[in-house]
Amino acid sequence: MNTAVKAWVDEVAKTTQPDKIVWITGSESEKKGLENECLADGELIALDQKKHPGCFYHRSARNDVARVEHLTFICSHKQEDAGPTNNWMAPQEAYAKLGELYKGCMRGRTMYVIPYLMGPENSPFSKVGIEITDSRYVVLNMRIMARIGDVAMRHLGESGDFVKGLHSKGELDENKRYICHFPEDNTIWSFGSGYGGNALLGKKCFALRIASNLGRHEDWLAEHMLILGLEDKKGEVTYIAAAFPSACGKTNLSMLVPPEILKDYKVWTVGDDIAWMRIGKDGRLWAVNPEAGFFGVAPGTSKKSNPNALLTTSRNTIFTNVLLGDDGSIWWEGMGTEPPEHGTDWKGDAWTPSSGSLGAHPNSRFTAPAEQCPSISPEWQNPEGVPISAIVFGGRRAKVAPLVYQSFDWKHGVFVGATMASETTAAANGKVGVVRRDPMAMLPFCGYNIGDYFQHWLDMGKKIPNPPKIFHVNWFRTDDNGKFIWPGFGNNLRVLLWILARCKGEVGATQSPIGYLPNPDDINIEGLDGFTRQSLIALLDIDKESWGQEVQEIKEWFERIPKLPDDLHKRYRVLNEWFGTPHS
Ligand code: SAT
Ligand code: MN
Repeated sequence: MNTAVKAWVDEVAKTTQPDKIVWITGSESEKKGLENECLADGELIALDQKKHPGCFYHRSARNDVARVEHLTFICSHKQEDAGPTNNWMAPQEAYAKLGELYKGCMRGRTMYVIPYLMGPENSPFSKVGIEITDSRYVVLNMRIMARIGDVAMRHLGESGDFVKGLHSKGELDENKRYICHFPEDNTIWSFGSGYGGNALLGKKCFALRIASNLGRHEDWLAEHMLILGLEDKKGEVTYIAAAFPSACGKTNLSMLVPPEILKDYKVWTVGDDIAWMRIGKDGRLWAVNPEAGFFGVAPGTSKKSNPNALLTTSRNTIFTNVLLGDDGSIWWEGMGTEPPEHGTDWKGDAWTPSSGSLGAHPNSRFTAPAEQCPSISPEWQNPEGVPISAIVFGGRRAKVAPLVYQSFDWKHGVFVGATMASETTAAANGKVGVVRRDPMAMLPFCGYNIGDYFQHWLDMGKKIPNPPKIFHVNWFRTDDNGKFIWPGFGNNLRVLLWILARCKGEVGATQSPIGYLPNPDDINIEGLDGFTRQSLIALLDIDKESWGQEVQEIKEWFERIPKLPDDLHKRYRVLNEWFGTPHS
């Protein structure tokens, strides 16, 4: 037994006072036992095991369905180290405040100790966390999302180098809910929520907020990015990492199925949410997916939008807050199938198709093992990762941002990432559909000062001998009737192919003030119903007036960041000369 882990577990148990402590090994029989306990007390409901083998339903508390950004804190000694985009609490204050809440909070409950490994086995990228939790649902989800149990303890050995994550669901009271990160202590304290991003501590808390701090000091990047491999007709695979905010289609893009006309290509899924990237011996940037499963948004997942996700979730999957049919089926809005005639909605109320209310919560989720994905890359567990040729940034923008463009160079790419914006989604509590700056899709996940983070990106550019090319995409532009112009989903491959061709130096581009734009003939739109060359030209248009407004918003955004690197400010000034009003 690792003495550092043992000492910490003893200390936590003294405070939280569980009835029992269970060390999670990751075995099958342990899983069965936990499932049975959950079934007995209603924490899980079994789906029809013939149609959905190994699948379960979970309904969360009504007030606990998404990340809570306003209750998420970075607790560094200096407030400046949390920066202008994070909530900050002094470490002593956070330890004291949550320490009170943890006192005796596990009385009458079992405390589970989950050792977990983020990253493939035997990989120099991989890191160990230990999560202590009083939630069986969390254990069962962590089991899918990370490599848990003995494999992690083996990796750790006698070392004390692990992230300490303490989680208690408390009473699920949102007035006593805190998600606190102590980057200087490699520690996470989460209280009062059972929801994914708040409670599965390996994911956003460790793999992004804590890991971004580690990467800053160890010369690597922890990013909110999917990783995919794009195989061309010759069988050559090029890897792309892409950052989009939560619930903007990362899972769909990572599992893309080519349209019929491009069926000679193939997309391989390496990861759908998080990328850890290091400089390889060959001077390229190499990425691993630190996770082992997908915690994907259910609504909108259909045969058309993401057939591979449906196949991935056909067994051994936990569905949270979707609609539960009386026949042990599941359904959600945008599934593309008929809903059951009668069921129970995410709130636990009786539901029929004529209820006039949502059956599934907009942020309802599936938790499914990555290895079940039909498009999973043969390289997804490669300890060295995969070499990244292109980084793609993208947001949900009804206007302004064109379908795709390429940055001039790494530095400009950092500017493009730093200024990206997106409409908010149901993945976090708060208003939906409001445009906000979400730099590199990391606004809620960067665990330190965003100005330092931008500087880290710029510094990395100087250290990578052969850096990926950086692009920006926007699938979400709408017409005057509010309808999406671009067909999206599988057809996004058409844009990826332009990116691929640019990486290989096979096509030219037009220089514009915001970056290199495709020549319309270089994006294949063959076979797209009702989408014409004119539509494409409209999607590539840079509207001077809206970009004038955009530049103004970028100015206001940058004014919020006292530590903004000069290089980024320079890029702003160039853009302002093109689009800004004089003297602004
Ligand atoms: O934060 S979660 O991991 O629950 C999902 C997301 O918002 O990206
Ligand atoms: Mn995410």
